[in-house]
Amino acid sequence: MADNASVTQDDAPDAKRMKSESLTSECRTDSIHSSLSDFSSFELQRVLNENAQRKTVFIQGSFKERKGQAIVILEKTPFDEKSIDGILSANSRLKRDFSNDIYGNYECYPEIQFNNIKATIIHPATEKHIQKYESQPVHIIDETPEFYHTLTLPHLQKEQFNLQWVTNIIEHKSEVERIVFEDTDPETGFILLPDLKWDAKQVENLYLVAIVRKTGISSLRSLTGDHLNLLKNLQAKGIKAIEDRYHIAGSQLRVYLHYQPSFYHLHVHFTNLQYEAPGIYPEKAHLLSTVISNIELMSDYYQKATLPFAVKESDNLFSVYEEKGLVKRRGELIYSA
Ligand code: M7G
Repeated sequence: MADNASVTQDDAPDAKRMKSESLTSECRTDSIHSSLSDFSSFELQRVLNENAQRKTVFIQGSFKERKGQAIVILEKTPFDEKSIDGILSANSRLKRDFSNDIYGNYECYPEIQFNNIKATIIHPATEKHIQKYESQPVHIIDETPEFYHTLTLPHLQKEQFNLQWVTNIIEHKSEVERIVFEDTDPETGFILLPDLKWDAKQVENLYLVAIVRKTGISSLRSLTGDHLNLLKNLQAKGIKAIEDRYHIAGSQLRVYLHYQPSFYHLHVHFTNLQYEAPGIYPEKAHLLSTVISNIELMSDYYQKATLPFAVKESDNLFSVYEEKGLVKRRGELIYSA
């Protein structure tokens, strides 16, 4: 049974018939993003997570006189070669920490334009957003086709992130000026644009996302031989567009899909190979070239394969597998000497 289980477009979790956690907002007139210019109305609740290596902090809070939770993600961005001259100038103040022989440590205070922090704000944020960013023990679960059909898919049909932002991009209602490349073919077309995670200021951390036009292809699990033209088209034209715009060779790009993704509308990640982007590890990232090759070898490969995925203990999907005794919380393991 397990090996023959197949995923068709009919059982793919379709956004239209899914109960979604977020509010639907085609064009929010009440959006906080239409008026926000500083953090004076922000009330900090707690730090959800911080990552010294990525120089990122995830904060939960709220905005005064606004309903709902907010998440603020602050990230110190990489240096851009073009800004080095501006930093190493008379306008940057230096405060010496200490010196020892030929060695000295200073605090450097460059001018404001060289000092920005990338801030991503999600408002109103759902409990699912809070779970996504919260620091939590992570587990890897091996999802057989049978587990996909009996556990993962029913869970996704009850609960997943709203896809309104995807619809807005496809329908040219948001981020139109950010589009790097668009192929309008209804079967093989896609839109390539900078990812939410990238400020598009420097190519060192280049990160774009290609969103396919066709709806109903929810994830890697849904891909079959029928999608080869789409995947090859997206690979060739996406790489060419990035080479033309950002002058990074295709051989220096990491092009991959996530499993499980956060958003169940097919999309592909394009990142600079030299950048350790979040989610590039083998428990989550599947190189597009490998995906194409697997499907060429066996058109229903992704319906037959066991696909591992990483999941946080706070994720309701973890509880679904836990209830079946397929995974245990960290604290429940009993060690014997
Ligand atoms: P995923 O694998 O579903 O999620 O990828 P994850 O990588 O967050 O686990 C979805 C991708 O879409 C991520 O890289 C997001 O950063 C990106 N993304 C999400 N949103 C809400 C937006 C958005 O509004 N605009 C753009 N340009 N990218 C987004």
